[in-house]
Amino acid sequence: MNRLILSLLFACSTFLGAQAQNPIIKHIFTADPSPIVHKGTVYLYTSHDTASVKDTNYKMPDWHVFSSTDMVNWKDHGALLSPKTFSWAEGDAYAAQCIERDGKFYWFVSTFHKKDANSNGGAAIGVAVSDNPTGPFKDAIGKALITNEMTKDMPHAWDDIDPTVMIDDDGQAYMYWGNGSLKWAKLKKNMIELDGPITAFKPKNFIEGPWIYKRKNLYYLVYASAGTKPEMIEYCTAPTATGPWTYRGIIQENVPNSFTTHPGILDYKGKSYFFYHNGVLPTGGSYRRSICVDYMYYNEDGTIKPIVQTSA
Ligand code: FUB
Repeated sequence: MNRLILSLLFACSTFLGAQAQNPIIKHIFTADPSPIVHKGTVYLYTSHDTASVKDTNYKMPDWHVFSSTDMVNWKDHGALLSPKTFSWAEGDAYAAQCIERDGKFYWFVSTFHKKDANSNGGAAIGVAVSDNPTGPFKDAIGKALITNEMTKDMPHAWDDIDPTVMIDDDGQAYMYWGNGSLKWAKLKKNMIELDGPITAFKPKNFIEGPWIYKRKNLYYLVYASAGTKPEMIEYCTAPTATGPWTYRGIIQENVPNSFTTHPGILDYKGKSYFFYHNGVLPTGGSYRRSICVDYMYYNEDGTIKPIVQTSA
């Protein structure tokens, strides 16, 4: 009997804990979540909104790292990277994703290129590297990995933003990114050079914020959709990391009080988690966003059940 009550209390506290804490970061405004697990700890890489309530555009000076071992208490390790780290970059620190390979942490970031011999300016993707998940991070290449000079013959070349990276079971790394159209390329083992051509296509309703991953022999491409109205999250699946992609529908409807949302997906201690952002903090909004997390569930056939948002 006692054991039953204890189990019920534990189940309730786990459920309520995940519900009660959204948004999970409250002392600053954060967006564009990118979670990984390293040695039993979750590291969450985020953008950072600093726009005032009156601002009508982003002010995003740097990227933060948070960590947790219970998905409830999050430690802020601070602003560990900014566009100033990259001598070629300037402007805002847009969405980014960090991934580990062979004991090194590669933080793929979207920011903007200075007008110089390599670029006419505009969105660009860089890579920072560290031996630890919490840095110190330095520019891994000394120049941008992707500039819009490289993709100017492709649709939406001015929006080379939102990199997402996965390493397949055979060791091949892939990067997807984009806004309006989605681009992808293979990465070399060193993670800082392309390993082949860039390909562009448009999954149904794709706008931005792709997140690629593999689960049980199925590849998932999850992304922000819509665009003329507040974004939702939709997805495709495929038998390989490069397609062919089959559209599977909406995972998450619009989020409250933010035009954008952005997916980050993680399995941790036997559960699947869906990270996103919204504008629900007091004085929050589209340029003052907050990261949330909710449980994520799959059907037997691998399709994803609609996310129940617990922060609205
Ligand atoms: O945070 C700036 C931009 O808003 C990101 O790059 C997009 O994914 C959207 O979340």
